[in-house]
Amino acid sequence: MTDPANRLRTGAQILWEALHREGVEVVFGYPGGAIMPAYDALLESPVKHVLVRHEQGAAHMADGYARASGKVGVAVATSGPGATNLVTGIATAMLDSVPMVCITGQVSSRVIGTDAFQETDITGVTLPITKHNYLVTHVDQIASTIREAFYVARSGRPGPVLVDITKDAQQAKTEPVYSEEPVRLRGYRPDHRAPREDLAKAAAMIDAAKRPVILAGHGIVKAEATALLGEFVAKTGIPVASTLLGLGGFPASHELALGMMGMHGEAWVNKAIQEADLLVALGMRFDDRVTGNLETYAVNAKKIHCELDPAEINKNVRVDLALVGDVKDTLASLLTLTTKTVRHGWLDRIGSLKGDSAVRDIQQMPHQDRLFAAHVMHDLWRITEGKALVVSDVGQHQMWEAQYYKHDYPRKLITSGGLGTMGFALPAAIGARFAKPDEEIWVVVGDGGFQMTACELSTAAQEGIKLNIAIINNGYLGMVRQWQQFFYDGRYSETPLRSPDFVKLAEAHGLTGLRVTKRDEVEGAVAQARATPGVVVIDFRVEQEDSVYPMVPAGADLHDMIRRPSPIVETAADE
Ligand SMILES: Cc1ncc(C[n+]2csc(CCOP(=O)(O)OP(=O)(O)O)c2C)c(N)n1
Repeated sequence: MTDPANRLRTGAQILWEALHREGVEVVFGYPGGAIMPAYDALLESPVKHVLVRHEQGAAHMADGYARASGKVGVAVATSGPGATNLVTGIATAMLDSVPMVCITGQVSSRVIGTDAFQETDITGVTLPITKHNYLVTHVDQIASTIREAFYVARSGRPGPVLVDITKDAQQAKTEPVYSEEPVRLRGYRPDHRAPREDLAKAAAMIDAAKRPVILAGHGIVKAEATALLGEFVAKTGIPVASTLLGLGGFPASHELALGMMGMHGEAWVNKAIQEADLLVALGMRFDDRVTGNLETYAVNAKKIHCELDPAEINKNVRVDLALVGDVKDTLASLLTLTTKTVRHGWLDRIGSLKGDSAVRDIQQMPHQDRLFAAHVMHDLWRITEGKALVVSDVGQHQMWEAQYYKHDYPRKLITSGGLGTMGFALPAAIGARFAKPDEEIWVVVGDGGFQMTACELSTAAQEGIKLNIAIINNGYLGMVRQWQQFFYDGRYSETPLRSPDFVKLAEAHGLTGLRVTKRDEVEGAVAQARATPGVVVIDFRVEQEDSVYPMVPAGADLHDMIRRPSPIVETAADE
């Protein structure tokens, strides 16, 4: 019999043991007063800690780790400013349904509510941007709360969960109890299954449709439903349009892959959606960036919405049939219920919608030694054979990446879709590196977004990890500049951007920096980056005032696109 006193553990020790039991191998964090007991106990834990330079980086790293691995990512911060610095990262994960657990230290329970040093009501602050959050004030609650937090984060529609633990709860001792029972929470039903009769109705609608389009979203990737979607498409012959976060959920090289839909989607994809008589939405949420004006959105189409979260049904677009459940289960059922179909007429029509898109493509235009971002993306795709994991930031470069890096595989594109968080890419890529130690990873980032979290270069250097960073440097906050060009009479208000010498910045961190100014230098630089250990930063000096085409102006009809001017003929009908 062990002496009961020997079985006592501090809350801090219990925290790490509970994380370890959840399978956590790595956490991303930053210490401070209210979380110091946990950091002290960390020294005896097998869990690896990555010291970030700013807590926003910790949240994005946990997010990138989660997206790359499919597991729950973990970020740790102290109370007050440490916790509030996590907020942007938590909101980013919330909008993209990323499973994440954030652990924050809180002031001692007896001073809560007194405006104690570094006290912030972080559960209050994060209430609208977490799937759930907890304030833990007693040591006995720690093990069970961590277990519950992981369950909530990963079950149903995933999302971020915050656990705020007071300093006294971390310091107090108790005899820990680690439950092995499945977690059950009153009022929380994450698992849904579409009723058999609705599945049959959907199959009949699919069989009867003449001009159907599948809208494939992030849910396909999250549910690991790529293979099933492939089988479903092979059987039903329905072409697939993807959301930004759905890219890779269906191979871009497939003959029935249409490409990306929405604001910067291909013109023929949006036109096909507008001409469709049936939309089969799979794990997507009809975000305003993909629908444009709701009044005129796919008015001729019946809509089937396959979605895990009932709250999404009829939120933006009124649908004819909702199949609430795991998209993988839904697809498996639909696969057995639908009939083998070939749709030559509809595919020919979509082919004709492509019209002169090819000649409007920047790839087809003479570049006369100018370096376009699209060239960089195209070359990167070609050289890496489309197999790299790309972590893109937010702005024009993000859209060019989506258009020109053709994703054939799931979980190979990580980007902030819903919140559009600049500064996401570098830290998210660091997180992804811990999930995928052997994959080729490229960060694609603008000169603006890079400067938001460039401090994490230091984290990458300290960890000695391999990353390639392509800065698409156009000297502007490019996407905002583009909007100013199109919609504000070209009045460039606060978008020209001065940057440090990125090559020297890399070198100052003991990393490798390269600069590329011409297209024929791209290949050599990419090859050098791939062959060089550690972090390589490439400063791609691209065309400064190029724009992303096509573009559906915010709130405009989906078919009402601004197109890249055609070098051959400009037809009014296309504008
Ligand atoms: C944190 C944050 N602040 C502001 C914005 C608004 N915003 C969207 S794109 C963009 C410009 C991005 O510039 P850059 O990083 O240089 O990339 P580019 O568009 O030039 O490729 C801005 C300011 C944002 N998305 N995120």
